[in-house]
Amino acid sequence: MSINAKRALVTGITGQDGSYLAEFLLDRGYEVHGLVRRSSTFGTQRIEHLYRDIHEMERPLVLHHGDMADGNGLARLIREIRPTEVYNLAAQSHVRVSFDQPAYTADVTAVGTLRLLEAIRDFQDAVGYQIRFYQASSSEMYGKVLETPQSESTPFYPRSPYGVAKLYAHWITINYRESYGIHGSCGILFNHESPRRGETFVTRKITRAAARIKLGLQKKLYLGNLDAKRDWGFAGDYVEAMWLMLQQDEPDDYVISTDETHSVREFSEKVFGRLGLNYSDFIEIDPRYFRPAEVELLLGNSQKARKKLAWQPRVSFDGLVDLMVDSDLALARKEQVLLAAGHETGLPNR
Ligand code: NAP
Ligand code: F7E
Repeated sequence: MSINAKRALVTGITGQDGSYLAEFLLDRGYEVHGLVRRSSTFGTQRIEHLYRDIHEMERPLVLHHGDMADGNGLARLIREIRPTEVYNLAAQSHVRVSFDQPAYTADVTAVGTLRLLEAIRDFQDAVGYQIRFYQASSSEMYGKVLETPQSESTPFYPRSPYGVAKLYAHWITINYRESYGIHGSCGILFNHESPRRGETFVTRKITRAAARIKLGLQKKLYLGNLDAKRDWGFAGDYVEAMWLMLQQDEPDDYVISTDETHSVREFSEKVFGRLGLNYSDFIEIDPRYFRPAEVELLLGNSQKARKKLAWQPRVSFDGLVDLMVDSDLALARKEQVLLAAGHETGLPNR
């Protein structure tokens, strides 16, 4: 394989962002390699459409088994693939779950990043060409915010094992940049959502449930803290920012956000309202969804990315609600048809 070819390795390719990023890179002529962990069932639904198109593509999408917990495997993959860019999106990414599985979250989300950086460092030392590295940092690192809005210079105060793990990964990327000249950039991404968002994150949980309630497939929606505020953007817009960071001559860290904040209550009101329903008739509070320590307010200041990367989000808050509601309504209709035909839908009991 030639060093001049554009060849990307994406960890977390089966996740929300990984699927949008793979599409984005394939469209730009990259050969895309994805890290997929072994599971007893297929977990590749979000990238199946890319796989189906594979024979029409000039450059392929190649999936490799691997795990962020397995440093030797990561090193072997880097040697085999010889990527020009690595996007590290793999993580135990659920904040609530990180309170139940703190050590696992630290191993995969924090130390996993170190394992990947070590693999890149060893490869660069041996082969002598530079791999550009993207680290998926998170607004969760601001946690109990010390300044509003939050920018690259705002001090961090993480409030969950996930936030703490992401902070380690963030700083180890900066440390490898400063110590070993790794071209590593961190995108401090605020919440971003889409029809491909995991169903246990709050936006998708709301759009999925509202659509099912509208069609009579579900009666109630149980949520936790409705007053939490988030800066929610569209995932498809945010993967472009990841790529732009790696096209810069100098590595750096950037906040990526819409610079608007909305509460969970407001999101619910919009979603149910768009379906002609009143959210307060259907939502009930279940304390199981409260977190031991909460992040009450996130609001980004993405001026640096807008100036230096010429990046800006295209999808508005209302546009995001529309995208997600339309998609989940279509999904609920399919489910209704299957149920009418006497099939099980296989929906998780949430
Ligand atoms: P996601 O949908 O939860 O995807 C996470 C990905 O990581 C999945 O592909 C998952 O594989 C993979 N993964 C988990 N554990 C792994 C392991 N031990 N080894 C290898 N792969 C593993 O997350 P996302 O929303 O796309 O987010 C992408 C990244 O950005 C994550 O690092 C997340 O923490 C970070 N981030 C997300 C947001 C956001 O709002 N979405 C904001 C800031 C930062 P499976 O499919 O097998 O589970
Ligand atoms: O919660 C509240 C919850 O789980 C948002 C991840 O992608 O973004 C995400 O983390 C808010 C919180 O996202 C429910 O308490 C109320 O205040 O959708 P979420 P998150 O925790 O902000 C960051 C940037 C990441 O990096 C993460 O990887 O909504 N909330 N009721 C609820 N949240 C959930 N999940 N479920 C509820 O029933």
